[in-house]
Amino acid sequence: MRILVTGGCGFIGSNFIRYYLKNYPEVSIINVDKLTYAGNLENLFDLSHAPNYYFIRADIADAARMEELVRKGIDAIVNFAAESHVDRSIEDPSSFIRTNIFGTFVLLEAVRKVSKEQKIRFLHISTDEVYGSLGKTGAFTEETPLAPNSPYSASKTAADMMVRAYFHTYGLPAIITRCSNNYGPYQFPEKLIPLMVSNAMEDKELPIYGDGMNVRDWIYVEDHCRALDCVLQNGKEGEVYNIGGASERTNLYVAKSILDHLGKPHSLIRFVADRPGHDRRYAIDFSKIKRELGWSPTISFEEGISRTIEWYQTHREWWKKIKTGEYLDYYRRMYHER
Ligand code: NAD
Ligand code: TDX
Repeated sequence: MRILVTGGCGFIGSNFIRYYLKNYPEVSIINVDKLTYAGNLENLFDLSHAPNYYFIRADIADAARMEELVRKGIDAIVNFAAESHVDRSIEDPSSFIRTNIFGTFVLLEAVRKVSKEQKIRFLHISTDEVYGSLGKTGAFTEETPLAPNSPYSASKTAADMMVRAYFHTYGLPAIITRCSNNYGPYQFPEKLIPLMVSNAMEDKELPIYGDGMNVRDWIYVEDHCRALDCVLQNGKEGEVYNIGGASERTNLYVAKSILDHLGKPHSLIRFVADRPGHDRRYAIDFSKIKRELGWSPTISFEEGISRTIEWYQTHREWWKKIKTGEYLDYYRRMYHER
């Protein structure tokens, strides 16, 4: 089996490739990544000499390259490639439209063009953010109406709709997964958990948006990878599967538990201006994937956060290198000039 993974040099993509090649050494993976600010070859350094792993630097919005690649006899595409950070989408949505919407369309077209000769399963990695925001109770099901609130989530929603349309119109064998907030090794330190962990380790302030009572459902990245494996193997074409971590926490709780783990004072927490259009609460009903594919999360938030903190403690060089230059400009704009 040959799988084309897009965005494999990012956080979830790199964890997925490592997970997959460890569990299925007979599979070949071609990783296509543009290497944006979020793509890092070091995330898969350990696999660079593996005989069944190939890296190609390319943009998913490049139609000629994508068609050439899908003609290389691949069986499946797992589409992780995206601009993924909500705050950056608020600053400038253009790259989100280009990669998340147009890039997904380009991939779908490439698959459609070869579909008479080759069957390629298309697994599209989406997000719970397409459903919008919840009140105090309830959880997103696959039937919840889509109501995105940020340019990021709007771009992901548009991509989902194109995937859906290609299944219904052209019979393209596509499946969509919508997962909650991931955390774990190799996450870029602009996202809440790695930002809080690395700042706390450097005795820097932990910026919390608004009142810190926004709730996210946290899933350890390895549980997400296992869910994607189930869907890729046994998911039904044309379906959507929600994936959740059964770990709803407020942002303030997350920040405090990181500080407690590291033995740092809560006084490092600094409340800063809220994110515009900030979704209040996400929660996922993952009963469909549990019932139909037998998947449930296995790693509790307490276990996952302590594994994650340990990883950032033993991989200081990885994140220290990132938190320089361009990153510092971004950080200054985010927290000091908003
Ligand atoms: P990430 O930002 O860490 O990685 C994205 C990767 O895509 C990077 O390696 C980047 O170089 C690559 N990329 C960006 N534009 C590209 C293009 N035009 N062509 C080729 N490669 C390109 O993101 P992540 O957190 O690993 O998220 C991966 C996917 O999972 C995204 O589609 C995201 O929407 C989705 N998702 C993420 C989360 C989360 O909590 N991180 C939750 C649910 C869904
Ligand atoms: O410095 C911060 N302070 C803060 O309070 C940051 C970076 C975030 N936050 C808050 C905003 C959110 O309520 O923490 C929460 C999590 O923020 P992010 O890590 O930016 O994630 P989120 O906006 O929830 O989106 C994430 O989950 C869904 C991913 O980035 C998306 O790619 C994914 O689709």
